[in-house]
This record gives sequence, structure tokens and C-alpha cells, in this order.
Amino acid sequence: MEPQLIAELRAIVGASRVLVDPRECEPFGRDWTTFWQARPGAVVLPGSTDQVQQVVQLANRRRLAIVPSGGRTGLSGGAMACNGELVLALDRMDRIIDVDPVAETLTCQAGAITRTVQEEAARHNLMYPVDFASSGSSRIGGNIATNAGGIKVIRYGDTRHWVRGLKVVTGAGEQLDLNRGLVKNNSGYDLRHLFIASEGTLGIICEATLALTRPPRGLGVMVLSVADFAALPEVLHRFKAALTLTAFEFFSHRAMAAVTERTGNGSPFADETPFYALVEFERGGDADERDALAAFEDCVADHGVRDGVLAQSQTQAANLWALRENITESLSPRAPYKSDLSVPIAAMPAFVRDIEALMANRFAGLEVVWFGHLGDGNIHLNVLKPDDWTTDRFAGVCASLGQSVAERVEAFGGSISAEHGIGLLKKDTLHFSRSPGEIELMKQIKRIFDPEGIMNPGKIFD
Ligand code: 2HG
Ligand code: ZN
Repeated sequence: MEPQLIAELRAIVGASRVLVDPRECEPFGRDWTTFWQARPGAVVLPGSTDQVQQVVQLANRRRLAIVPSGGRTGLSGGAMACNGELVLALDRMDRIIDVDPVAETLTCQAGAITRTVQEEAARHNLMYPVDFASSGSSRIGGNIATNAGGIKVIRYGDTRHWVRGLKVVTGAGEQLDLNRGLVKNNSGYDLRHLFIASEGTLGIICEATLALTRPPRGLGVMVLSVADFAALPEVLHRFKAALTLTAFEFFSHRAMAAVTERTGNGSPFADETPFYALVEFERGGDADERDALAAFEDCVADHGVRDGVLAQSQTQAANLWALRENITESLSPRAPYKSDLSVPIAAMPAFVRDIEALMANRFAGLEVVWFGHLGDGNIHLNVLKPDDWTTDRFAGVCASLGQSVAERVEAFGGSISAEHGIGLLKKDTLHFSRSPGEIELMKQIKRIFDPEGIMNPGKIFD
């Protein structure tokens, strides 16, 4: 990047807040994906919304592409800077600004770590309920920019449900204060929602006001072993009818084996079954536990459940959750191709059968690991890279696999991205989930907020 530009950036944020050494910059220019090489031109670390605005205004004058960067835990390449872009990293803007216990809201800078927000809410006997395995490193701005989902969506919805207000700097360099934390505001278009899931293509989220809720009095956790995936929708139905569920997750035996191999903790079951379900429910008292056991017995009698474990302590509950939450990390050494799909819940068994047939016919030899959020109709398809394949060879095959899977998703009435976003990974298959008219409107909206096209170019669409 030219020295004059670096000098101008340094004049805005301070000399030490602009990185230019490629080795120092590289980690800021990538996320958790493995298919692309990060090559950022420089990294800028602003400390305030005003500094963000000045950087964006400078980038407009110089036609400089910006990649916004939060916790860099994304799985679709939305935060990859591969073409000498300026990475605008929110790492320093991580302050909790205010908690309002009456309105039950928390206001923070966009770089606040998800877990810090959850802990701050808990200090006020409140809860920020959006949660996922990467909560310890993901940041609120990135969660909002991707409308992150996670493990509690069945009960609490995704990030969008919890955003009461946003302070943003648009791609044109204007500061906007969107919805100002209000519950009720029917004064025209709600621009806040355009920024949620915009993946950094419209501007930069600098501050957020999040709604909080009251935590449940207690939680129960069970893991069930299941002979056949096809049984799971009915098992979900039975448990939903009996209890207030806060999670209903599933994973295949292959997924659990990856975790038990990695952590050294054994399976809770003596006998292996192809699939397992983790059920978490609100537990106000013993009656809820009795209802859970009755639902379990019902499912053993009629719905293909073979065995079950009910946590008797918080430690046991955490150990059962670890079987699910450690899957991504346990698979990471195999650099998997990931697809986060959704289809209607009732169609999930037929969809899984269909994709298994596709894999057997056209991609034989590639190993598939299934897991996900059954209660949300959200399946995570992970395909492991064979050890002796190069990343390029694997990426090529996965591009073709991605097209075939997206065709099947469309046929089943689903979405090619349930929670990770489009980024670089899915932009070639966006048209399987969105109509040409919708894509054209999205492009027009981008041009309004970002007339010079400097904000995260090439993400979501070209
Ligand atoms: C999860 O549900 C995350 O654990 C990651 O969305 C999914 O690694 C994945 O494919
Ligand atoms: Zn997920």
C-alpha cells in the first residue's frame, strides 16, 4: 500500500494502530476457512466510531477496498482479505458501554467478545441468549453482520431477534444511529435490519444495543442414541410437546468419534448408533425431569431411540454439551468443506438420504460428517479433505459438490446458508436460494449505501 496512504491512516488512528508488515497483517485478513490465502494490504485498528468514519471517508476518496474484521471466526470467507484490501479490525473497540436493567438492554462497541457480553448480562441477572461454540472469540459486530445463529435458536431465535439498535458508518462514510434501542418504532423502513446479515458489504457496524432476557430457573440436558436419522423429527415433536426446549441438536457417530478421539473422553453409551440427539430443556422442578423421562420412554417404545443419558450435575451437563460443541474443532485438522443448510424439518431425513446417494454416486470416497441444529431444520454438512489431496484439488471438487448440494437444497425448499452467511464460499450458489429479482435489489441497495463499492467487495455477490 502506498506510503502516503499509510501516513494518512496513521494520522487518523495513531502510528502503532496501522500494521503493514505482511506477517503481522496476515492473521487479520483471514477467518476459520481454509480455501483462500489472506493477502491484506494493511490493517487499521480504530478506537472509536469517529475514527472508523474518517477511515471510511479516506477510503472513499482513494477508492480503497475495506474488509471489516471482528473475531475472524466466520466459516464462509466473509472476512477474507485476499486482494491487498485494507482490513478494518474492530479489536480495540471492545467496550461494554452500558447495561439498562429496566429496559433489559446492553450497549457495547462492535468489537465486544460474545462471552464478555453474556457475562456482563449475567452480572445483572439477565441473559444474552445467542450462544455458540465460538462465543469466546467471536465479536458482536461480526455476529450481527452474519446474523449468527447457534445452539439456542429453537428457543430464542438468531442474532437478528436481539438487535435493538445499531450505530453504523455506511460505505459512503455517513454515521447512522438506527432504531436507537427502541422496542417500538414504526417510522418507515427499518434500516437496522439491512445491516444484519449484510456481511460488511453496506458499511461498518460500530456499536450495538442488544436486548437481554431473564435466564431460565434451571436446565436439564439429555443425550439420546438413535438407530435411524428418520426417527429424529418425531422425537423432536414428542419432546417439544412435553417440555420447553432450549436446544435440540444432532450429530452422527462419526462426529462424536472425532470428538472422543480428540478429547480422550469416552462415549456415554455402551453401544454405538448412527446418530445422537442432545436435548436441553427448561427445568423448573422435578416435574420437568419426569416429563423428560416420560418423553424418552415414549420414544424408546415407538420412535427408534435406543438409549439415553440424563445429566445429574452441571459437570455432566457440560460433558454432554462438549460432545456437540467440540465437533468443529475436532474436525478442523481435516480442513473440511462446510455447508450450513436448512430444509423444512420434516424433509430432513429425505434430504440426508438424497445427499448420501449423491455422495456415493458422484463423490465416492469422500467422508461426510453430519451434525447440526435439528430443531431449526439446520444441517451442517462437513466433507473431510483426504489427507493426500492438495487444498486446490479439494476446493475444485467441493465447488462442484457445492453446486449439486445447492440444487438439492432448492428442490427441498431450503436455504443454502442457514447461519454462516454467503461470503466467498457460497456466492456462486446464491441463485439457488434467492431469485434474480432479489439479487438485483440487493445489488442496488449496496450501491446506495456504498456508491464507490469499497465495502467488502466480492462478498455475497460480485
Ligand atoms: C456449529 O453449529 C457451527 O457448531 C459450526 O455452526 C458448524 O463447523 C460447522 O460446520
Ligand atoms: Zn451451527
